[in-house]
Amino acid sequence: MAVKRKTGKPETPLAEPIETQGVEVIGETSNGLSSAVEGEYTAEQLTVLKGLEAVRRRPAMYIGDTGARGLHHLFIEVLDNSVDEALAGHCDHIDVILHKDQSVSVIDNGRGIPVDIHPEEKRPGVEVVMTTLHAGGKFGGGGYRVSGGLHGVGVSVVNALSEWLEVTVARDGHLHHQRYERGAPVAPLKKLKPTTKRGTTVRFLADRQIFGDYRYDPNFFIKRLRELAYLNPNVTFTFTDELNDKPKQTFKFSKGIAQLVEELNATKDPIHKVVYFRNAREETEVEVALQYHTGYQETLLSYANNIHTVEGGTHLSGFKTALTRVINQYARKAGLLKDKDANFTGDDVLEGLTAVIAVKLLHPQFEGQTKTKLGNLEVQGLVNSIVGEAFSEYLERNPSVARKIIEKALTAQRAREAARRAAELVKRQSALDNASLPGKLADCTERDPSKCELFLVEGDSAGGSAKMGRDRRFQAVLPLRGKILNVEKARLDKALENEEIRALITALGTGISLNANGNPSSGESDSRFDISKLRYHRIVVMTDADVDGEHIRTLLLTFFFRYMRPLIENGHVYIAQPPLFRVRAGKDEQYYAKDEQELEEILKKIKKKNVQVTRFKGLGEMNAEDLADTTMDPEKRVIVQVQLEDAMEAERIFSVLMGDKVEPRRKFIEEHAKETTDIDWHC
Ligand code: 0RA
Repeated sequence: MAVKRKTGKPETPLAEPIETQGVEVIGETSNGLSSAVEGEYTAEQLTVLKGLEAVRRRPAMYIGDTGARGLHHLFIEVLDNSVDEALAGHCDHIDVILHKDQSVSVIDNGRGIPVDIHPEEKRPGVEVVMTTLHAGGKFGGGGYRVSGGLHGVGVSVVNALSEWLEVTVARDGHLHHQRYERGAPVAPLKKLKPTTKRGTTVRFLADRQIFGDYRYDPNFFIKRLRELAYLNPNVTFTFTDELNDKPKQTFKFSKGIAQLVEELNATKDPIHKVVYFRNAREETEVEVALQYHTGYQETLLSYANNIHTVEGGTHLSGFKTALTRVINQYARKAGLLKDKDANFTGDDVLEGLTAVIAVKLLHPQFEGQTKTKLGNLEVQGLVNSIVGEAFSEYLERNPSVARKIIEKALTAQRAREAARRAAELVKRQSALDNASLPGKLADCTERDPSKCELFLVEGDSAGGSAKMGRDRRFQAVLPLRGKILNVEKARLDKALENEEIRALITALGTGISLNANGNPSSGESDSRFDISKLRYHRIVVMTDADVDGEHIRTLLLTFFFRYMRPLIENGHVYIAQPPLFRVRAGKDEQYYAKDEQELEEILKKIKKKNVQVTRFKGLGEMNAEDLADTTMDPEKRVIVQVQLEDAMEAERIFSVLMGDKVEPRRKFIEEHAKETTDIDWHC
């Protein structure tokens, strides 16, 4: 059964500038702010203005923060409204423009926001949507309306936080236009020239009073639009970056998430064609694309109503349960698993799998720390049965692929057994006594982990300075020599033979997870990673500010991401920001600059003779005092907390650079040639 959808055929997109001539005013009531001057508030309008005023007073309550994240979230919110129109089947074209003045336009060819007078509010529907918190739903937009998390706060929040916002609606045979400033309409909705088109254009300028001086990151727009294009194969998305004078880009992937899986595996060696299936029951739609490759990492992306559910949830667990069951059943039936053999665990069947699970449902519940975990219990059984049926049918029809997948799972099962023994050994060693803490670790005296910090320092010489510059009461230092390991190429049991890695695990005290996704998930293997044993609540990665340093940092983040992910999820991992320059002026003035620009600013400011500038080629060239002042002393240093997204990006770059395929690596290095002049990529 297919999900019911209205089939209003989208017309040509509305993407041309609007002329504001021959206007007709719609709605008899006057607008919010100007009527305030005239003293004509109605009770409803007072409530409206109070609502938007609350948003301006405490923006973080509505959009998370007023930094780059919150700023970019405004765009997501406006875009989501148009995507909802597409989800409901009324729109197949969404254009985004980042303008020179850093205003943003989102243009769709949907039904257009209603412009007739709302019976209760006595104002045009579009004005109500733009000025009332959470008004969207009231209009029976219905369909797969997103709820929870930061998403779905409503376009009125964007309006409240914009210096100005202009909405243009093509509907009921005419163009309509209204402008708002800081959330309040500056004039009533105007009816403009006739048109046969339909659709909505929202253009807004984020308020500098709220966000300070900002600059949008075009890559953020591109990333989201690409993602949406995979998830909504019927919709064409375009992005025009006028701000940076870039030509229009079009995103359209007619094979949807199957194409996304292909893309994700472009740097891998797949062992069969992408498997895709889609089914719908009880008004919930389930789509899955999957492909095994010869490597052993698992890459699982899950979505609910176009939201990337980073923390997974019921759809993902339904998928994993079905996959494990079906593969075990097939393996038993085909005699590939004998009576005496243990069943495959979830981890065994996930090794070397790339899969995308996308569900669409009517009332999604988002849970978890970042509200990116799907909570609807009914979805678990539904995905389980849909995937179970479709995948077992696929295996029956493709016995040679089935055999390859099961052979992979058998290898994974054996390797995990070997890794378990290796991890046990490391654990037993470190459990013996504290004397077996790695010899290179300069530990701190404090025993309360919540007060303790561990600095992972590149190289012995920097390690020496760090040991001298630290506060030994609560700061420990572990110097790491050169390249630690390549988790992309070495299996875990091999990785555990690496001395640097063993020192790191022992120093941290947590043990290590045995599945390559770092998550405490299926099976008993996750019991190996125990965050309650963590000996330092702040782990600071301290590497040189050059490409080699960046490489080592990426190696470490990838390791944490794969085998100790809760460290990142719980905010224990930080990156030090050592400066590039030291400026000494006279006898007692000293400054540090993180880059050339900051150096110039400092030099301009001090305008003194007798200025001495030192460029640090690496941490090793900094003395203990420099290190303490800039990277270690909690009062003065700069460190940044690693977010899961950073780690995921690190992992992606890493898989391109360190994976087995040469071509993508060559391409990446060529594209980043400027940054990567003198690296030695053999590791
Ligand atoms: C409520 C009702 C209807 C359309 C919309 C909202 C709508 C909102 C946005 C926001 C951006 N683009 C949009 N497109 C449509 C239409 C109800 C109907 O025509 O039956």
